[in-house]
Amino acid sequence: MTSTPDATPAGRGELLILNGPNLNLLGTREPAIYGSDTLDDVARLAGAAARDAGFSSECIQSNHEGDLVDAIHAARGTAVGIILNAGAYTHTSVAIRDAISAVELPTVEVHISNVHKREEFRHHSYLSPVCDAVIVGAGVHGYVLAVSYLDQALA
Ligand code: CA2
Repeated sequence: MTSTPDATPAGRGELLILNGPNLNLLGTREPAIYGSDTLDDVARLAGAAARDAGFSSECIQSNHEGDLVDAIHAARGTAVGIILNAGAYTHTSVAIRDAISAVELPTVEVHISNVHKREEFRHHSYLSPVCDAVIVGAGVHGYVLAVSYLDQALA
């Protein structure tokens, strides 16, 4: 599990930017689907948008379902909102869905690619029904759009 905190003091609290399996490979493979920005670029872009809106941020990535569940639980004490790209676990994980429901934090589901233009198995999300907003197909800009959503939702 890797964590990139942006510790800039911010009065509105922290946004957790949580990324699931294989997203550590962003920018290194499959650029036609996922673009050429890396996960560090995502942390910088979304972190800057969060800072501009008065939030701090922490970007965490893990390839392990339980780590993602633990990070969501921990957010209950540390974050005011969650931006979640659960990767392939989106389409399989009741555990991550239950964790989102349990913490009762505003949560935005983000997918870099337009999952609805891809294979059928990517069309269903276990997470969408328990998230406040869903952003798909906007590339890594989707994370910035998610910050913008939380900016107004938490106003
Ligand atoms: O479009 C998205 O953001 C996804 O969440 C990405 C997941 C995929 O399983 C979801 O259906 C949609 C896959 C992440 C894999 O990321 C890679 C990035 C670069 C190279 C290889 C994999």
